[in-house]
Amino acid sequence: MTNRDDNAGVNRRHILGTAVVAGAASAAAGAGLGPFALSSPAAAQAARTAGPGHQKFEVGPGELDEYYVFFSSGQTGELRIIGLPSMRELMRIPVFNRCSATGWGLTNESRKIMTEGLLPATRERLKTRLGVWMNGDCHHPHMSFTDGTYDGRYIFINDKANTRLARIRTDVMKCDKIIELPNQYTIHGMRPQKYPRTGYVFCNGEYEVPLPNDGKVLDDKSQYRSVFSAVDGDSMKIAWQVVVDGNLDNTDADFQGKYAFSTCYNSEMGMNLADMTAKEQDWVVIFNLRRIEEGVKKGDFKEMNGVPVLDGRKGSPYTRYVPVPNSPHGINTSPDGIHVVANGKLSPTVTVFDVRLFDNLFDDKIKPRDVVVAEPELGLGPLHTAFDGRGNGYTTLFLDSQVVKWNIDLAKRAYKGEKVNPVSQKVDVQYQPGHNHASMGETKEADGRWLISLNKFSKDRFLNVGPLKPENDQLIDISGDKMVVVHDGPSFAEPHDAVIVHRSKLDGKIASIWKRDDPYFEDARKQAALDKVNLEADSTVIRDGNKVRVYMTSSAPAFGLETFQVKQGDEVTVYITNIDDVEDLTHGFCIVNYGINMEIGPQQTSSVTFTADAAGVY
Ligand code: RUQ
Repeated sequence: MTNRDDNAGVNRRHILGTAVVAGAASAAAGAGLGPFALSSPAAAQAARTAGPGHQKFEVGPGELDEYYVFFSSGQTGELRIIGLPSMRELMRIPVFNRCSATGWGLTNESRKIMTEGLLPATRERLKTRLGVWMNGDCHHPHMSFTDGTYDGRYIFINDKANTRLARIRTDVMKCDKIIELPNQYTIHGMRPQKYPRTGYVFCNGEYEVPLPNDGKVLDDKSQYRSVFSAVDGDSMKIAWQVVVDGNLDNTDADFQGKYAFSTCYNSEMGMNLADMTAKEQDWVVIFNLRRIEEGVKKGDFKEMNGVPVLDGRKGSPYTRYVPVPNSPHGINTSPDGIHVVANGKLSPTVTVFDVRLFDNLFDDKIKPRDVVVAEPELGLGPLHTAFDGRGNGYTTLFLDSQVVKWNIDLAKRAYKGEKVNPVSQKVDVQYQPGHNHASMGETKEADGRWLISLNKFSKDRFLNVGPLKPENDQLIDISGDKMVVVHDGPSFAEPHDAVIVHRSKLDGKIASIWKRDDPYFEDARKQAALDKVNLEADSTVIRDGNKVRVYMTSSAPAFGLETFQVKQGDEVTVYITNIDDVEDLTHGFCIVNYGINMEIGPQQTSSVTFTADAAGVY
């Protein structure tokens, strides 16, 4: 199906880093540029030096990286920050996990964030297993957008396992909101609205369940539904939900602020793998945002768990279903603002849509398949596509273990019958790539410099560390005509996806010292005011029945109190305020044999509550 002659008889390890060319056509740089395309940045030219690729990819001691990469972490439940091109891991931001280093999941501030946005029923269930946090499965990290590009405000990340959406404040790089979505099972695909701003965060509910899922319906599959949600990224409240046919997989939005679209498998409405994958064709569902908002205004919905739920099944004014080959997976909007690529997964093709045709589709002037402008065959297991802003797509081929570079304009010409090959190169990656991401590649400022391939398996790429191997994230230089793999980076289970953000989007926006009026520790400030305690100056113990509040300043290496005494059985809350205002002078507070440890950054207040259940000296 795909041209693999180029690899015949060659050991995969030996061809790493060499340019493997499939097909005769070379990608026409600049072809297919739309209104959003940028010219090649001067910085990219300046950075080019001799080496395996075109650009300098080594970052010396003391040198700073040019890009932030925000990695999800799959089952680890955290967000990770990596520098690019060095691929050095810089920070881990706990979100759905417990973190022993920072006290995430232990401090009152973090416990509030982790629990207040859960559905009431979930909070009840957590009480019976107190201190045991749900696992998380972080798939998709994305920065908030304004006018089609990153605005440096927030990173959103989804928990597929427990249907939660989290938001990370980029000014302090801490999670400040977690919500659980009602009426849907899992959040799989997740993307912020690109234009005019975020705005909505779109969340795909992948699995169908009976709606409502209260145990009354078990086997009647005609009552199973999957749900698409729009969350307001500012308030972190659910704006609306739409019920659809089939199982939603991934999602993306346009650059015009009119549509969101999701890949959808299981057009069969089957209940097992064989049924679900029986048909050769599934679909992409297109959501008309204006019509949905009007439908909410008109009251054309059912309210379920406080959320307006609209019916977007086939025949609805709110959606259109475009047939695409078998079980499409990733869906990616090109930085040209025009083309949208659905990746075939079980089909060796990707399907290219032109978003300018969607208005006509919703007005029933054209048929669903008329919005398709290309469907190139790229190789086995196409999952996700990234873009360079020069009219080329870079698609991961899971089964072929390759990234394929292809040209959108050539694919459109081939679709019209011209004898051209849109594929210009295939490069081997090690092994089984899922997502890939290009620098600024999901924004209108795609700069075509770097691509990361997130590979699910590392196999023989690193020293053996036991049956659980690290994964392998590979850095690929895409600034030239040919892709060149320049770096292997091991990562702990299991990053899944990443976005590459130029540092200029965050320079000057990230604090080194907390502000005393930060909402993160607002509750501590309120309690201190009630207790007439000045957090920055006073160190004192307040007894309130069997509740004891201990206030302490900390100024390295001393705490404001040398000792404090409480009675066995007291419920004790310790508030520590780090009064140092020196960059990187984070303090820690630990009580030995009480399982308590937390981080207090410069000018931060952190608090922890525990029962003094064991008498003694600690
Ligand atoms: S989508 S399988 Cu990121 Cu490839 Cu979750």
